[in-house]
Amino acid sequence: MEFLIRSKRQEARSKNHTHLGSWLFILASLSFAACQPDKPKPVDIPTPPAKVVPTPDFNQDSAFQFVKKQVDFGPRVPNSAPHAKCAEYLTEKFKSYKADVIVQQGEAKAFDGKVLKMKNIIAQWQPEKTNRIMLCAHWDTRPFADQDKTDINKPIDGANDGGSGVAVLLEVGRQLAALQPNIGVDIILFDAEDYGQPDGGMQKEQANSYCLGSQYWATNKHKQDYFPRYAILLDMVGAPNATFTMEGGSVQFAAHVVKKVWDAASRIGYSSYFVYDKTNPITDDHYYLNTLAEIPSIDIIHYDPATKYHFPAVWHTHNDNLQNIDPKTLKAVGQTLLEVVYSSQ
Ligand code: AHN
Ligand code: ZN
Repeated sequence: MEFLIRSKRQEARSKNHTHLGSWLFILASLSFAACQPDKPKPVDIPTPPAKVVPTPDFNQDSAFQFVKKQVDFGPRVPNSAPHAKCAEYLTEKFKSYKADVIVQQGEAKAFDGKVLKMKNIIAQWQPEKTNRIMLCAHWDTRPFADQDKTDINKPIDGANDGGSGVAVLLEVGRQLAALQPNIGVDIILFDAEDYGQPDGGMQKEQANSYCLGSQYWATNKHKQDYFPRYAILLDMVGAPNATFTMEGGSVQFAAHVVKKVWDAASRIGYSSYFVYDKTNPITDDHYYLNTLAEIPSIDIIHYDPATKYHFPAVWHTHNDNLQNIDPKTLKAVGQTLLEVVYSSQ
């Protein structure tokens, strides 16, 4: 009933104020009633509860095709032709999904002295809403294969490291175009995440040589006072049987978001992917969102207990290719994100 009242009002507005006269009359009678000492005071009409929007189905085959499309451009290394073409593709794709798109251009000096031309790609749905959440991933790929045994100076495909997170977010964007949730959503694709110094990237200055696009964005936001409720970063979300643990930095800065996401995953049957184990913090784009941009941010990142750095086995090797992407993992992550987004009020 309350809902009816609201939608009727909206209708009236869209009908070019044809009923303005009758509304004025009602208003006048209400204020008259309010002046009568013995009459009950009119009560405020409570705001209607937000409508229930069903969670769409995340299409894993569509997401897989988005990984393939990116890989087909070639390695998306900053300053290269495939990088430029892929930026154009991602921008147009989000526009076709009815987003307001901003391409933020910047420059950063890499650890080897090269000046990288960067593009952070920002897609906004329902930008008028202040109640919003941010989803992100890096879209560039690593210029070398320093964890491989051969061809270590050649760039990698980055199907998982770069391709997978973007693919999931493209499919989320495709769903946002079809049905708007109650909340505003921004998808931000960061550039120049993976141009970091090889080996020993665990030391602070070396770690800071990664994530150049997000560091740039965090200190030059596309909108002043942009404070979404929280941000969710995806990194390496496409390997078969991937496990996502509760990364220490995410727990430190945004424990409530970690809980929200892991609980959503378990609710819809993906607790074999989203494991309730806390693991060591890592330096990734979310670190700069937390510390520089002051947005509570988490990282959904593949944790492999069996490898040296606890990244997936193919990490920064030439085996990070399409053959090592499983649509089922993309589905687990993408459906979980949609569950979070569409259950938000
Ligand atoms: C470091 O290696 C310092 N952090 C991991 C960030 C990363 C690289 N994610 C994907 N590739
Ligand atoms: Zn990487």
